[in-house]
Amino acid sequence: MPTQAPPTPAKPSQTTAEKWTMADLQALYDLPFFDLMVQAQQVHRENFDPHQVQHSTLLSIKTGKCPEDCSYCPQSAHFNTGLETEPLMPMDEVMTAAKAAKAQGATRFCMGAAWRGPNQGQLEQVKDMVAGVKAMGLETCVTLGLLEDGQAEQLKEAGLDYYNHNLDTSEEFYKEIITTRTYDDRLTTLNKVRDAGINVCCGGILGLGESDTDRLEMVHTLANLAEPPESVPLNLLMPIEGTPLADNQKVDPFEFIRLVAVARISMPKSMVRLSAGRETMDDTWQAWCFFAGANSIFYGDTLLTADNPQPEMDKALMDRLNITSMPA
Ligand code: SAM
Ligand code: DTB
Ligand code: SF4
Repeated sequence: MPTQAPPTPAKPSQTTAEKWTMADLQALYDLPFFDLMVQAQQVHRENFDPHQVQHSTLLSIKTGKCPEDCSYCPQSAHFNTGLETEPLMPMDEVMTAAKAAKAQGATRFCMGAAWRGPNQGQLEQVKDMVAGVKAMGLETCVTLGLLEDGQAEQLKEAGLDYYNHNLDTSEEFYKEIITTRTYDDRLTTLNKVRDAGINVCCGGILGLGESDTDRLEMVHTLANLAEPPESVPLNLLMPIEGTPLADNQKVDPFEFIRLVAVARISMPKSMVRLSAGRETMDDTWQAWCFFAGANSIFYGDTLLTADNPQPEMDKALMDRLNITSMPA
């Protein structure tokens, strides 16, 4: 029997003000697996070189003792995870780490601080770090929690390219995972970042105990923002001893891959980052994520506090998949 032509890529809904309805996203998610993969790869190729993956390196510049109670997080002061806490890192150590990341081939350097949000004194120090990293020729990203009015503008002025602030899950399920802030708080900060002219990096986690609908609701919110995020990190829960989610059920790899594909199709111009949890995915799982449209990774042996694949392992995987590092 002749092979069928690949299905025509889905188009955003034409009938409502929404760019993508839940029904559109659900229909994509429910496609036969290979049809969804072909469609996602087709959209991917229309927008990106499918043989390139962008490399970002993370550094935790302030570790642990976070006042927020995110149930997944090793850095929350609400849980005893045995994490070694660290105050704000001195500037010279940040510069040394950024230099090493650049030498390893990263094009973006992301600095994360376990705060509810920065005060002005802390922001001043982060601004110096941003300016220093930017001067090295790296793209800059920070993730500092909730921002007050005017703070995003200051970061932009210092040379910030991206601000990471995840919605993590659906609005409804969010309350089950975090009680110390609301979904609306997150959206307010995302608006401040967007209004200041900083690129938005916003995604979520799979494996919190959410339903398929929660996962699609999250993509629905992201894809229907006035401008979708430039970067969409998709994390697989790394179960951390001491957190309430330590014994959560594992995510089915094909469900994860399907969600990557739905994100790619509904946000065709965004970078989709295969983020935390690659350490527990095998090479085949990761390869399917790249085929489904993921085109960015965190690169370097540590994320913020948790393990990430060794750079040598990632280099070998990229070689085996004929993937090169995307220039900035
Ligand atoms: N404190 C800042 C905030 O919450 O925006 C930034 C750092 S926070 C660690 C950034 C993201 O890391 C979270 O939104 C979540 O998606 C992800 N993350 C944290 N712990 C994780 C875990 N155990 N497994 C997978 N992803 C995790
Ligand atoms: C994102 O979505 N994932 C990164 C980054 N943005 C800041 C962080 C992952 C953290 C994993 C747990 C840890 O290393 O502590
Ligand atoms: Fe704090 Fe961010 Fe961890 Fe939540 S995810 S506890 S805000 S560091």
